[in-house]
Amino acid sequence: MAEQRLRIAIQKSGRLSEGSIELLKSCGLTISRGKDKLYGRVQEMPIDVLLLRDDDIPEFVSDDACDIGIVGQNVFEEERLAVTREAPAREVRTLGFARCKLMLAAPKDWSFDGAGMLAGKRIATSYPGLTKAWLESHGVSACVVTMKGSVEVAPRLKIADAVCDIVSTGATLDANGLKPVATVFESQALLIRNAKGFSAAKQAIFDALMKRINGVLTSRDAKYVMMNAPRSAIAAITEFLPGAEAPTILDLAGNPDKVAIHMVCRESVFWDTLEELKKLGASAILVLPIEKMMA
Ligand code: PRT
Ligand code: ZN
Repeated sequence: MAEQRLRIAIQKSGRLSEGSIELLKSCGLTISRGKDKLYGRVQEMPIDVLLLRDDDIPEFVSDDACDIGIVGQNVFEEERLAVTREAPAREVRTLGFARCKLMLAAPKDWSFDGAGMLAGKRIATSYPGLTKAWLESHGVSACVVTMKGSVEVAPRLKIADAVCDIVSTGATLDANGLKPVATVFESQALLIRNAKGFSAAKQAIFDALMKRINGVLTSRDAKYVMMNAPRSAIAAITEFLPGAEAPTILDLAGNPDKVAIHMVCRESVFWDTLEELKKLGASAILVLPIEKMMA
């Protein structure tokens, strides 16, 4: 029987590509790309990579052409609202990159004072499903005009009064005389999977890959923190550190009142955090990155 390989769909080129390839790399996977650049083969695990336009990914994953895929939550949710499928792809987990917001934006000279201002207006967007859902939930009736691209120029061309578009830095809106007025949807990269279930062999590959992905994502912000502190401050320090797990406490030679504390913190440790630790009596504080972690 032919070897079973898990097929993953990622964006060929665009804002999700680098993060997707980087994530696979961090999982110890290298992709050798075929000549046509649409297909890649992972060497370390039985995984094939398909490089597609992001809009095609939910459909490919729903239709069994791929087993899993990485797509923006905005695209996944819009497709879920717009297309009825027998077994739509399912969310597995968010991946922490390609963060952006779908926002309503209006000309800078509007003095916007709430959703009601959009009543009866024309709103241009590439995300009619998400936009209509937001308007409905705010009890506003407006005319949603669907555009495939260049949404931000619609008000200048008098095609629409306002827009609902993806915003990252806000520079594009600003350059087109628009200002964001409300957030419709917050998005980041999302791992999705086929809903129909995998064969035992594919499930085993999927489980092994997920173990690595979960490990990479938990260790991304995690730090190993070491410090010396008065024995009496152990409880306060453990409670204060963000996402800290049970610490290791070690005796310090020749100093019965002080101990060394070692622990893993699952959230970012900032300079402010170190200042606070000092106030709690800590000294000789070291913060080390964690390369890999597996539960
Ligand atoms: O060719 P293909 O169809 O695969 O790619 P695409 O052009 O449709 O998508 P792409 O690569 O632009 O975006 C892929 C995904 O990245 C989106 O679906 C989002 O989930 C996410 N993402 C993150 C963004 C942005 N940031 C982003 N800034 N998608 C689009 N933009 C665009 C936005 O549409 C606007 O034109 O960037 C402009 C705004 O950027 P700022 O920084 O000026 O606010
Ligand atoms: Zn696209």
